[in-house]
Amino acid sequence: MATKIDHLGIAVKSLEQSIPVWEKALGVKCEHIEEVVEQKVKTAFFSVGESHIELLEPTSPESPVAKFLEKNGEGVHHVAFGSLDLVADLAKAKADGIRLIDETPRKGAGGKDIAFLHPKSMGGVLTELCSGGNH
Ligand code: CMX
Repeated sequence: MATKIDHLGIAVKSLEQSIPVWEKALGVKCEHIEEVVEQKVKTAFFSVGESHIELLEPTSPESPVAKFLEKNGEGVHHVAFGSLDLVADLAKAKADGIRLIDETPRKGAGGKDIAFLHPKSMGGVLTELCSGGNH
């Protein structure tokens, strides 16, 4: 069962250019910048209440975020929901006929366990389930 909206992932061309825009607009500070090598992205996190904004800059033309930017330009890339039991929630989603991108959880930014559900099963929204981690 999803517990909260954990974060919104937003595809940007440049963290350097986008971070000050989001800081000024929301009155919050960027708390954490981290490269997720496996996903070929550099991420920047801001807390907004108990949820977060994750800016995503591709580090390679093969990054899923580079592909997204090429097709759509900058914008909301995914919605991530908190999960108390990621393995059970993935199994339930699969049993309910939802197409999984990740059959098993893997490590994402901030030490979180993450798994993606395919946008074609989710009304066009790339959906992430995540648990644990330090922010
Ligand atoms: N939101 C909604 N739809 C999306 C999408 C997104 N972020 N990314 C792709 N799609 C849609 C495309 O528009 C396309 O639709 P049409 O066939 O109707 O044109 C379809 O999905 C296939 O897209 P594609 O461009 O051919 O891309 P791929 O199939 O190669 O990959 C996806 C799409 C979602 C499977 C892939 O991006 C993926 O595995 N994503 C999960 C991992 C990820 O996004 N990592 C980056 C963030 C990591 C992090 O937060 O740490």
